[in-house]
Amino acid sequence: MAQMKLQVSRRQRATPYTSRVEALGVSGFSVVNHTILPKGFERSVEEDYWHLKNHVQLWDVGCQRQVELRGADAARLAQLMTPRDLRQAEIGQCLYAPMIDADAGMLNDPVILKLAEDRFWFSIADADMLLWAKGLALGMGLDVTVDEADVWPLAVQGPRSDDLMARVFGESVRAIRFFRFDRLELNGREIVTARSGFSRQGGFELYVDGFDFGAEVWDALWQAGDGLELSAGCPNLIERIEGGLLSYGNEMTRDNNPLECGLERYCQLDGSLDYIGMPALRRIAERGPDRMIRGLIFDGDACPACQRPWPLMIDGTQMGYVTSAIWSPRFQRNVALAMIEREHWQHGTAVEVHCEDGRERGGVITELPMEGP
Ligand code: THG
Repeated sequence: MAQMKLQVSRRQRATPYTSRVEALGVSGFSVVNHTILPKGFERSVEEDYWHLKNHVQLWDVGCQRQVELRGADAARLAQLMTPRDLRQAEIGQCLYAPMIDADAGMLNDPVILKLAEDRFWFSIADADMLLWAKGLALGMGLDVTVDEADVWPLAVQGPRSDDLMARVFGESVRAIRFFRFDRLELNGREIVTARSGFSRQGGFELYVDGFDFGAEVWDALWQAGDGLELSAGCPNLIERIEGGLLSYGNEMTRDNNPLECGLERYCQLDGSLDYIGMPALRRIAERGPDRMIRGLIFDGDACPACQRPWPLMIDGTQMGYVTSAIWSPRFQRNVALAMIEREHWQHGTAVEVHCEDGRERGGVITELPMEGP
């Protein structure tokens, strides 16, 4: 699996930035939402991690596709698809939100952008929400148009993000608040730009409207990078695990509910809000989740990539599984995200990790984001 070579056709869509990341030495791609996502560059994951924590990077996250809802029933459909309460949401707000089915199984965990009272973008993780939304709209006879927008997110991440963005768009970008968006302008075209992104190092996401505009936006940012040690980057597995950022399909699937994913704060559970899966989710909330996503720090030399769940053992019995893992150069230990049974999910619990290289390593359950070993 690790060395598998994927054959590419038109079904694995390129982004407007693909030619740029290729010119900058991208070393490989993953496929998310049928769209290619850079997974690394010439530097190692560790070097990329330190660079992201100290400087600024441009990420081709065009795979974060936008499912657009617009029309009289757009807000109704948006609310049906998530337990997050959207009633008080403001135009200009981004909302991280679980999407669930009638059994409260996780379908996705998008960032929702409220563009207008009757217009939303669901910036989705790797599952086909366009089909779910279209099916609901048709089946329920809703007055809403559901499309995949021709919008290609580009992320600017790292502590020098504000400095880079200010050079291109002016000082006002510094005033954009976390999980809010503004409309910036470049060469006469508008770009919805949020302070957000799939790292904990700060930064922005530019929702570039129009494939034809993408390379121009990338180049404007790239050319403004003098003296900032700007480089191309991508979501970093070490930083993501330490930061407790979940990845749909890795940490959770439809077999998980949002409570066990630690997303309770994004769930309205008082029964006053009508969304798909509400009764099922309330039943789960009443008895409490059976397991929970936690951090895990474990011993031994650098672990292999986690390509299937690794059993977490306590006294010879499986009590959970690792979903993502990697060596942390900061902690000088392996770090992981893991799903663990309720009786054992307290911080400090000792476990044994059965890695897919056949080795067993001792570890301890930790808080998220991780503070240290
Ligand atoms: N940005 C955008 N779309 C995305 C992602 C993204 N779609 C797919 C995937 N990433 C969705 N997953 C996440 C997970 C966590 C966060 C964002 C997207 C995140 N969470 C913050 C937190 O957990 O503290 C803030 C949540 C909040 O306050 O609402 O940033 O990265 N466009």
